Amino acid sequence: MEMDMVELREQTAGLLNDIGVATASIKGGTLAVRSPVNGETLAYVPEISVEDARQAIDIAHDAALEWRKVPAPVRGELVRLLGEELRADKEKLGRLVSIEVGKSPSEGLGEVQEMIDICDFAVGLSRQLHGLTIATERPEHRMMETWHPLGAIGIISAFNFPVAVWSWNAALALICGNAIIWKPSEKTPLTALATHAIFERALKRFAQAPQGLSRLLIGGRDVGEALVDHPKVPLVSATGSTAMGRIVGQKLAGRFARAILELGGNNAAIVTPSADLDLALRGVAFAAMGTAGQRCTTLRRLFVHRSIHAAFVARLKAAYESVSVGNPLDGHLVGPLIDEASFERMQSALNAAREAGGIVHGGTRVTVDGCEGGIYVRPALVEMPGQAGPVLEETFAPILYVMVYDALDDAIALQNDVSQGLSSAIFSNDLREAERFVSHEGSDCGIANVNIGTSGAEIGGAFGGEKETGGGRESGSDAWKGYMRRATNTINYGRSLPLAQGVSFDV
Ligand code: UN1
Repeated sequence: MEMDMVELREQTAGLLNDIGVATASIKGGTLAVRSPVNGETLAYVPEISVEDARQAIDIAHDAALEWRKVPAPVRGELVRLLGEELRADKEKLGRLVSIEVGKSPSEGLGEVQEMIDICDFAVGLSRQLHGLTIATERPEHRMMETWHPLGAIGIISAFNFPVAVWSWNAALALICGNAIIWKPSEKTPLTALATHAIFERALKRFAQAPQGLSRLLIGGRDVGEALVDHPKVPLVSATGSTAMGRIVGQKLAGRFARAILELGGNNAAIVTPSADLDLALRGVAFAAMGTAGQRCTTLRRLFVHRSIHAAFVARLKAAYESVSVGNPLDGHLVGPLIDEASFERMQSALNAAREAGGIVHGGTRVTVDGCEGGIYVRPALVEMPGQAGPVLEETFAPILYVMVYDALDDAIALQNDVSQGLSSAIFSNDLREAERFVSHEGSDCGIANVNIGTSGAEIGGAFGGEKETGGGRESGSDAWKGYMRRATNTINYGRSLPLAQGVSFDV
């Protein structure tokens, strides 16, 4: 066992070295990095002081003033090179994600693929940052809108998608002409260092980038606060808990800076009588148990129609009992929780569910040979008599609360009756039900799916949610507009000065 642990630490050091991370960045520091796979300490990463962080932000601000002069399609070339470097090191970075977060190899690689996808998307977008030309009421006038860079923008990311979330923000922010400052989760500085080294390789191949275009700030809460409070940061995009977002959002509002908030989800799915139940079972299983329930899009609540409830729950229980829990690096589908605190929160949610009349299946600690220092747990399936207590909260662990419904409108009302609004799904082959679910009277979430689960969104759509999820949108569609400021320009090419609304003012 001891040998395996040493092996993981050495593997990590080797991967970081191959990617181009300096040894000084992972040795002798104050931040201990622990792999959730076996609890092994992988590195001690130096942290930045608040003073140095403020200075780094000043430098990024200056870089932004230069970067905005580079034409957008040329800025796109830098992001294209980033995509190339990511492709070259997909295996290595994916492996690091798996080691640092405890994801299966397939999910680790999937995270890097998501980074590559957003780079491709952003390259195309770099030629499409267009505004409207708008009809004016005045003769010999033209009205248009133009989109301009914001400046140096902040990115705060969470442990569970330690690098993909950076890339959604970074790729768009860069083509939009902004500099970027990244405060990663304290639990995942190694993948942040690796990603930054990969980005620096792209920078080296690109002549026109100013010094300090991208800054990585590894540190604690005080460093995050320095970023959020810095008067030269016009936008912070923050991913994490609703509690964190409430503080960040209020601080930013206090100085009229912008926020893109991607916070907690309490995602639900509805399984209707017409559903393809084989497909629904697979969709529910991946969404609820994948990534050990540690996605913001994880399925946490399930409403099953009474007529199929007993049969569907029996199949679900069998899937929960048979899913392989273990070392994710060996390909087990359910890997570890990020830490002991997460396990404790899961247990207290399960106890609260029992007190509220729930019947809990699974949720127990699993010992994994060779990974005794990791926190492994069998995913929990909880049959609940109603939507109360812990069902209303996001517990970042694999717990699925199952409830029964009779009328679709009641199920939709229950699905909406929580304070979060990220992702949702309906499994149905009835056109009326499916369309109702995605209509204005249906799901109130930022993501509403039909016949697929709540997680695993593609980068082409705007990603984010309503209510306490924070309202921000990242990634695809027109999310780029969040990283730019809009100017409306009215141009008079005539010799007279007609005023709008027919106002006369003759001096
Ligand atoms: C997150 O958990 O913070 O849709 C993001 C998904 C992934 C992103 C999850 N593409 O599940």
